[in-house]
Amino acid sequence: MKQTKIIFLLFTIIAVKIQGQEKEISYPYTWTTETNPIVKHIYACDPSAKVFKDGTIWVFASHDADTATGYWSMKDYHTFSTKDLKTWTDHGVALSVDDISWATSHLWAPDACERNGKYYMYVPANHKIGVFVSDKPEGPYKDALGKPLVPIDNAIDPMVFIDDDNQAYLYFSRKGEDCFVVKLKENMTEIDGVIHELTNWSIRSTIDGDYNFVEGPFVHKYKNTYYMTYPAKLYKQGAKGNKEGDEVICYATSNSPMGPFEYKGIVANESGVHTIHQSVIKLKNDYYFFYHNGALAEKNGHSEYNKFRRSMCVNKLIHNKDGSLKLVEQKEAIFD
Ligand code: FUB
Repeated sequence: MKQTKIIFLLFTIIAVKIQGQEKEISYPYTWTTETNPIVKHIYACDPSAKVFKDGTIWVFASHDADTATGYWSMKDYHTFSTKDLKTWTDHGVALSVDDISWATSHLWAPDACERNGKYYMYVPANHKIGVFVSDKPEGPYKDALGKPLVPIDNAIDPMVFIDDDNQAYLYFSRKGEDCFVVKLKENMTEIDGVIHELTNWSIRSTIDGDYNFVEGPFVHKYKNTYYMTYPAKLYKQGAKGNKEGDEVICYATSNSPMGPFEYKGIVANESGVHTIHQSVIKLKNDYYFFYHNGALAEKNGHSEYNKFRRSMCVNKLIHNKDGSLKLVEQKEAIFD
């Protein structure tokens, strides 16, 4: 009887692995690539890339399960590092839902930063935002407060931006509606002052056919201008030849990190997976735009669930001479 149970258990594990196309990987896991999607061994999505002080690029990413049929099954985050966007290391799980006492699922788009020798991850779980701390960029990260940091429900997609004067700002979205910013104290685990709403008319209803702010604000600074890129959905059927519900990346600019931000245009078209989520880094003299698509799921032969099995990509971001952003060419070759 015992033997039958063991055989049954083994068979179940093997079946799950084949169905989910999981591979046995031991971490840290290193590979080289010059083609998108960057990560081909798991579905890594919502890539939030940052360049830390020693010049290493770290990407903090959500993780779609191999068998995902919705966004609720996202249960951990991986960290990835590279110096040149060619040789990559996946450091494995940096933070799991098991380490968050106040959440059970929905580990959505994270971000992170480096401050005073420590590393801070800002994470939305069950639509609440918490802060997690580690001595190493790859983690493991521990809950700094034991409760959410942001006192707003339905808050998702946190992003931390540290300005040249060292003031830190936390941006986030309230699902599908509004964008907010609040200063963070030097300790990075307390908000400092009033939470400001940034969703003015300009980014709520744009001149490109009613693309409205949805989520995922990400701020970078270029020549003293603050650029906020953000996923926005088309609400008006057929405007500019796009389909209702398409999510693209728009951008708005400001001369202050506290806004107001003024809508400027679309920087990336939809990527075929219902959501798109972006981040921007500067590497040497070039800027790069991270996002996700469904290319890996397509290659793996999945079908209607590809939009829940996303894979991270990167291509160049060009600032035009007049300060506008060129539409990102979403292509397989990372470098031209
Ligand atoms: O990955 C789950 C959610 O989908 C993220 O929080 C959003 O930005 C979108 O990518």
